[in-house]
Amino acid sequence: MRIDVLSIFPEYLEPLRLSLIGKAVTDGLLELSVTDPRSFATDRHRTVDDTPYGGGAGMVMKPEPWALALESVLQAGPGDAAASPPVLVVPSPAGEVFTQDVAYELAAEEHLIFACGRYEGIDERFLEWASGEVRVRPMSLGDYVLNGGEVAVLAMTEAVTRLIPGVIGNPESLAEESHTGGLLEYPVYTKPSEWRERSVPETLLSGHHGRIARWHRDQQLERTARRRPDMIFALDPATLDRADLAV
Ligand code: 6GU
Repeated sequence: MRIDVLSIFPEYLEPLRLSLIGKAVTDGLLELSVTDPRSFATDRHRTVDDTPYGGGAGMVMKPEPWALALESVLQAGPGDAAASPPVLVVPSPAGEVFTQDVAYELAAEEHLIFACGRYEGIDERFLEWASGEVRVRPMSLGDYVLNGGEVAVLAMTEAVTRLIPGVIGNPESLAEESHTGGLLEYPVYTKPSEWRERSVPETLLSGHHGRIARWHRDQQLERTARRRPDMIFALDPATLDRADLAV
Protein backbone atom coordinates (compact mmCIF):
# COMPACT_ATOMS: atom_id res chain seq x y z
CA MET A 1 0.00 0.00 0.00
CA ARG A 2 1.01 3.58 -0.62
CA ILE A 3 -0.14 6.39 1.70
CA ASP A 4 0.30 10.07 0.84
CA VAL A 5 -0.50 12.77 3.37
CA LEU A 6 -1.06 16.38 2.26
CA SER A 7 -0.43 18.76 5.16
CA ILE A 8 0.89 22.29 5.67
CA PHE A 9 2.42 20.98 8.95
CA PRO A 10 4.44 17.99 7.69
CA GLU A 11 6.33 17.71 11.03
CA TYR A 12 3.01 16.78 12.64
CA LEU A 13 3.16 13.46 10.76
CA GLU A 14 6.68 12.53 11.97
CA PRO A 15 5.27 9.93 14.43
CA LEU A 16 4.28 7.83 11.38
CA ARG A 17 7.98 6.95 11.10
CA LEU A 18 7.93 5.35 14.56
CA SER A 19 6.92 2.00 15.94
CA LEU A 20 4.77 -0.47 13.99
CA ILE A 21 3.98 1.88 11.07
CA GLY A 22 7.67 2.74 10.78
CA LYS A 23 8.51 -0.96 10.71
CA ALA A 24 5.89 -1.59 7.97
CA VAL A 25 7.72 1.07 5.91
CA THR A 26 11.16 -0.49 6.55
CA ASP A 27 9.76 -3.94 5.74
CA GLY A 28 8.44 -2.67 2.39
CA LEU A 29 4.76 -3.33 3.24
CA LEU A 30 3.96 0.37 3.16
CA GLU A 31 5.21 3.36 1.19
CA LEU A 32 4.63 6.63 3.03
CA SER A 33 5.08 10.18 1.83
CA VAL A 34 4.10 13.61 3.21
CA THR A 35 3.60 16.55 0.82
CA ASP A 36 3.25 20.21 1.84
CA PRO A 37 0.73 22.10 -0.34
CA ARG A 38 2.60 25.30 0.63
CA SER A 39 5.44 24.22 -1.64
CA PHE A 40 2.95 24.58 -4.54
CA ALA A 41 1.89 28.13 -3.61
CA THR A 42 3.22 30.49 -6.26
CA ASP A 43 2.99 33.97 -4.68
CA ARG A 44 5.85 35.66 -2.79
CA HIS A 45 4.40 34.82 0.64
CA ARG A 46 3.46 31.22 -0.32
CA THR A 47 -0.14 31.86 0.74
CA VAL A 48 -2.27 28.75 1.35
CA ASP A 49 -5.33 30.30 3.02
CA ASP A 50 -7.63 33.31 2.79
CA THR A 51 -10.78 34.78 4.34
CA PRO A 52 -14.10 33.04 3.63
CA TYR A 53 -16.54 34.44 1.03
CA GLY A 54 -19.78 35.32 2.79
CA GLY A 55 -17.90 36.21 5.95
CA GLY A 56 -17.53 34.21 9.13
CA ALA A 57 -14.69 33.40 11.48
CA GLY A 58 -11.41 31.75 10.53
CA MET A 59 -9.57 31.10 7.30
CA VAL A 60 -10.24 28.76 4.37
CA MET A 61 -7.55 26.79 2.53
CA LYS A 62 -7.17 28.02 -1.09
CA PRO A 63 -7.96 25.34 -3.71
CA GLU A 64 -5.02 25.73 -6.11
CA PRO A 65 -2.09 24.65 -3.88
CA TRP A 66 -4.13 21.60 -2.78
CA ALA A 67 -5.00 20.67 -6.38
CA LEU A 68 -1.33 20.94 -7.45
CA ALA A 69 -0.26 18.88 -4.41
CA LEU A 70 -2.88 16.21 -5.20
CA GLU A 71 -1.83 16.11 -8.88
CA SER A 72 1.79 15.65 -7.84
CA VAL A 73 1.03 12.64 -5.61
CA LEU A 74 -1.24 11.12 -8.28
CA GLN A 75 1.69 11.33 -10.69
CA ALA A 76 4.13 9.81 -8.18
CA GLY A 77 1.70 7.10 -6.97
CA PRO A 78 1.38 3.46 -8.11
CA GLY A 79 -0.80 4.78 -10.98
CA ASP A 80 -2.06 1.38 -12.19
CA ALA A 81 -4.53 2.45 -14.91
CA ALA A 82 -6.49 -0.82 -14.54
CA ALA A 83 -6.92 -0.39 -10.77
CA SER A 84 -9.70 1.73 -9.22
CA PRO A 85 -8.63 5.33 -8.54
CA PRO A 86 -7.01 6.22 -5.17
CA VAL A 87 -9.18 7.09 -2.15
CA LEU A 88 -8.84 10.67 -0.89
CA VAL A 89 -9.69 10.72 2.82
CA VAL A 90 -10.57 14.22 4.01
CA PRO A 91 -10.55 14.43 7.83
CA SER A 92 -13.40 16.63 9.00
CA PRO A 93 -15.81 16.75 11.93
CA ALA A 94 -18.46 16.99 9.16
CA GLY A 95 -17.44 13.62 7.66
CA GLU A 96 -18.80 10.08 7.84
CA VAL A 97 -17.76 8.40 11.13
CA PHE A 98 -14.54 6.39 10.87
CA THR A 99 -15.16 2.89 12.25
CA GLN A 100 -13.36 -0.47 12.28
CA ASP A 101 -15.42 -1.46 9.20
CA VAL A 102 -14.11 1.62 7.36
CA ALA A 103 -10.57 0.77 8.52
CA TYR A 104 -10.93 -2.72 6.92
CA GLU A 105 -12.27 -1.16 3.68
CA LEU A 106 -9.35 1.28 3.48
CA ALA A 107 -6.81 -1.46 4.34
CA ALA A 108 -7.81 -3.22 1.09
CA GLU A 109 -6.86 -0.16 -1.04
CA GLU A 110 -3.70 0.21 -3.12
CA HIS A 111 -3.33 3.98 -2.66
CA LEU A 112 -4.71 6.22 0.10
CA ILE A 113 -4.30 9.98 0.15
CA PHE A 114 -5.16 12.08 3.22
CA ALA A 115 -5.79 15.83 2.79
CA CYS A 116 -5.41 17.55 6.18
CA GLY A 117 -7.31 20.79 6.12
CA ARG A 118 -6.61 23.30 8.88
CA TYR A 119 -8.74 26.18 10.13
CA GLU A 120 -12.26 26.11 8.68
CA GLY A 121 -11.43 23.60 5.94
CA ILE A 122 -10.52 23.51 2.25
CA ASP A 123 -12.42 25.44 -0.48
CA GLU A 124 -15.32 23.18 -1.51
CA ARG A 125 -14.38 23.44 -5.21
CA PHE A 126 -11.17 21.52 -4.50
CA LEU A 127 -13.29 18.60 -3.22
CA GLU A 128 -15.68 18.85 -6.21
CA TRP A 129 -12.77 18.82 -8.67
CA ALA A 130 -10.95 16.06 -6.75
CA SER A 131 -14.00 13.77 -6.96
CA GLY A 132 -13.37 13.61 -10.73
CA GLU A 133 -9.82 12.30 -10.09
CA VAL A 134 -10.16 10.13 -6.97
CA ARG A 135 -12.80 8.61 -4.68
CA VAL A 136 -13.36 11.31 -2.01
CA ARG A 137 -14.34 10.21 1.53
CA PRO A 138 -14.78 12.94 4.18
CA MET A 139 -14.15 11.17 7.52
CA SER A 140 -14.69 12.14 11.17
CA LEU A 141 -13.21 10.45 14.23
CA GLY A 142 -16.28 11.29 16.29
CA ASP A 143 -18.43 14.09 17.62
CA TYR A 144 -15.82 16.56 18.81
CA VAL A 145 -13.67 19.21 17.11
CA LEU A 146 -9.91 19.09 16.48
CA ASN A 147 -7.86 22.02 15.18
CA GLY A 148 -6.95 20.18 12.00
CA GLY A 149 -6.80 16.82 10.30
CA GLU A 150 -3.26 15.79 11.27
CA VAL A 151 -4.07 14.12 14.60
CA ALA A 152 -7.01 12.35 12.95
CA VAL A 153 -4.68 11.09 10.19
CA LEU A 154 -2.31 9.64 12.79
CA ALA A 155 -5.25 7.73 14.30
CA MET A 156 -6.72 6.57 10.97
CA THR A 157 -3.39 5.49 9.44
CA GLU A 158 -2.59 3.45 12.55
CA ALA A 159 -6.04 1.78 12.49
CA VAL A 160 -5.67 1.01 8.75
CA THR A 161 -2.02 -0.06 8.46
CA ARG A 162 -2.22 -2.56 11.33
CA LEU A 163 -4.79 -4.46 9.22
CA ILE A 164 -2.40 -4.88 6.27
CA PRO A 165 -1.30 -8.54 6.20
CA GLY A 166 2.17 -8.90 7.71
CA VAL A 167 2.14 -5.66 9.73
CA ILE A 168 0.95 -7.36 12.94
CA GLY A 169 3.04 -10.36 13.98
CA ASN A 170 0.14 -12.44 15.28
CA PRO A 171 -2.99 -12.05 13.08
CA GLU A 172 -5.08 -13.84 15.76
CA SER A 173 -4.84 -10.71 17.91
CA LEU A 174 -6.89 -8.90 15.22
CA ALA A 175 -9.75 -11.41 15.40
CA GLU A 176 -10.31 -11.04 19.14
CA GLU A 177 -10.15 -7.31 19.72
CA SER A 178 -12.86 -4.76 20.48
CA HIS A 179 -15.02 -3.77 17.50
CA THR A 180 -14.52 -7.04 15.64
CA GLY A 181 -17.60 -9.13 16.24
CA GLY A 182 -19.70 -6.21 17.47
CA LEU A 183 -18.72 -6.46 21.17
CA LEU A 184 -16.11 -4.76 23.32
CA GLU A 185 -13.09 -6.78 24.51
CA TYR A 186 -13.23 -8.66 27.82
CA PRO A 187 -10.97 -7.60 30.76
CA VAL A 188 -7.54 -9.24 30.94
CA TYR A 189 -5.28 -10.33 33.85
CA THR A 190 -1.69 -11.51 34.28
CA LYS A 191 0.55 -12.73 37.12
CA PRO A 192 0.52 -12.48 40.10
CA SER A 193 -2.83 -14.18 40.77
CA GLU A 194 -3.14 -12.10 43.97
CA TRP A 195 -2.23 -8.41 43.90
CA ARG A 196 -3.04 -5.81 46.58
CA GLU A 197 -5.75 -8.08 47.96
CA ARG A 198 -7.35 -8.49 44.56
CA SER A 199 -7.64 -11.92 42.93
CA VAL A 200 -7.81 -12.92 39.31
CA PRO A 201 -11.34 -14.25 38.58
CA GLU A 202 -11.39 -17.93 39.57
CA THR A 203 -12.67 -19.20 36.20
CA LEU A 204 -9.51 -17.95 34.47
CA LEU A 205 -7.36 -20.10 36.81
CA SER A 206 -9.55 -23.20 36.29
CA GLY A 207 -7.89 -24.43 33.09
CA HIS A 208 -11.39 -25.34 31.83
CA HIS A 209 -11.43 -23.98 28.25
CA GLY A 210 -15.21 -24.15 27.83
CA ARG A 211 -15.90 -22.26 31.05
CA ILE A 212 -13.21 -19.68 30.25
CA ALA A 213 -14.68 -19.04 26.78
CA ARG A 214 -18.14 -18.60 28.34
CA TRP A 215 -16.73 -16.21 30.97
CA HIS A 216 -15.01 -14.12 28.27
CA ARG A 217 -18.23 -13.92 26.28
CA ASP A 218 -20.33 -12.94 29.34
CA GLN A 219 -17.82 -10.23 30.23
CA GLN A 220 -17.97 -8.88 26.67
CA LEU A 221 -21.77 -8.76 26.74
CA GLU A 222 -21.94 -7.13 30.20
CA ARG A 223 -19.26 -4.56 29.45
CA THR A 224 -20.81 -3.66 26.09
CA ALA A 225 -24.30 -3.34 27.60
CA ARG A 226 -22.95 -1.03 30.33
CA ARG A 227 -20.60 1.15 28.25
CA ARG A 228 -22.05 0.95 24.74
CA PRO A 229 -25.75 0.06 24.80
CA ASP A 230 -25.92 1.32 21.18
CA MET A 231 -23.70 -1.63 20.16
CA ILE A 232 -26.04 -4.15 21.84
CA PHE A 233 -28.98 -2.83 19.84
CA ALA A 234 -26.91 -3.09 16.64
CA LEU A 235 -26.02 -6.79 17.21
CA ASP A 236 -27.19 -9.32 14.63
CA PRO A 237 -29.46 -11.67 16.66
CA ALA A 238 -28.16 -14.58 14.54
CA THR A 239 -24.73 -14.15 16.23
CA LEU A 240 -26.21 -14.77 19.72
CA ASP A 241 -26.37 -18.20 21.37
CA ARG A 242 -28.81 -19.38 24.08
CA ALA A 243 -26.37 -18.67 26.94
CA ASP A 244 -25.93 -15.06 25.67
CA LEU A 245 -29.62 -14.44 26.24
CA ALA A 246 -29.22 -15.34 29.93
CA VAL A 247 -26.60 -12.62 30.60
CL1 6GU B 1 -11.29 13.83 11.22
N1 6GU B 1 -10.97 16.36 11.84
C1 6GU B 1 -11.16 17.43 12.62
N2 6GU B 1 -10.61 18.59 12.27
N3 6GU B 1 -11.88 17.41 13.73
C2 6GU B 1 -12.41 16.23 14.05
C3 6GU B 1 -12.26 15.07 13.29
C4 6GU B 1 -11.51 15.19 12.17
N4 6GU B 1 -12.92 14.06 13.87
C5 6GU B 1 -13.47 14.57 14.95
N5 6GU B 1 -13.18 15.88 15.07
